[in-house]
Amino acid sequence: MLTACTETTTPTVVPIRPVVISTWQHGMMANAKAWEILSAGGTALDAAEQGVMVTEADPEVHTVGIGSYPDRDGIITLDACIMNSAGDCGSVAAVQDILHPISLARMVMEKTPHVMIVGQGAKDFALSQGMKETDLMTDFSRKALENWKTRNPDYRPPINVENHDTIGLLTLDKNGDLAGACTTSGASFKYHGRVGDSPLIGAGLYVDNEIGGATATGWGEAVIRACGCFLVVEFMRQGYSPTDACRLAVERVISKNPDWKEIQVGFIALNKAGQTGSYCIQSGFDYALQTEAVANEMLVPEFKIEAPKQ
Ligand code: SD4
Repeated sequence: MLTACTETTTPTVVPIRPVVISTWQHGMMANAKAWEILSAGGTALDAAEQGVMVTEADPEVHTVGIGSYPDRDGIITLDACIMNSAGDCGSVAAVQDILHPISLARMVMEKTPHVMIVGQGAKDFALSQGMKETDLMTDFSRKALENWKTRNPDYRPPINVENHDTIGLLTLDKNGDLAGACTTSGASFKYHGRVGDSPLIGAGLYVDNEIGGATATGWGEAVIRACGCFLVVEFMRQGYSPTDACRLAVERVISKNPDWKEIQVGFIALNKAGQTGSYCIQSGFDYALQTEAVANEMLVPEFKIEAPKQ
């Protein structure tokens, strides 16, 4: 009996692992911490959490954690979420006085039956878990508020200014598992209680361990309208590369937001094979990548339009 001989032409993709990718310049420091964990064989989840904790604790980063721009009432409120390779997720929004909202989001994921806890409830939960109350306002935060009040405040912060420090970080560990974390103080001088895309699973972050992960930065309202990061992952599921998936998601954001030329939205993505990519509306966005072959470098994605000079 003859046996059919089928020749496969599918190229074998050699997986790249581990990988860490994160948004903006401060991603370098977050990547360094995440890489330390990944290269020692740690989990994608631990690396994602501990990576962004570096940014949360850095008072020089003004839209994440301590030392952020406050809201228009002079209060810093933080949003964060985290996802692991099992598809579990945890999130906190509009939380005050907590230094590490990402760890609180992880506690929501691991210690409660819920996905999201907000406001005073999130703070109460943090304190019940032994987290300490921390004054997040610095001299910088106070001066920034005073300055903003004197300048005939426009509600929407200028593109790439005052609003561009959210950290979203994606990891692929040596076992091939994915995770992601996203943490921010959100839009500077926002209405008190405003929540952006960053703590919303599917908007500011999404991870599917079979496919890949994505995280977003920029004007959260626009990302929410397009369910941005879920969309990026779904495009990767359809076979698009991380860069093309990000580009298609940006096109969707553009189509849902008539004011798109006045906003910034950027996505970064990482697929199961360790391939990465990014795309944004306006020039000015960059991201940090580290793999065995790439030594924690800043990369500039393709963009739709050149940002206006500020
Ligand atoms: C928000 N997306 O709260 C966040 C802000 C941000 O880069 O990412 N800035 O809308």
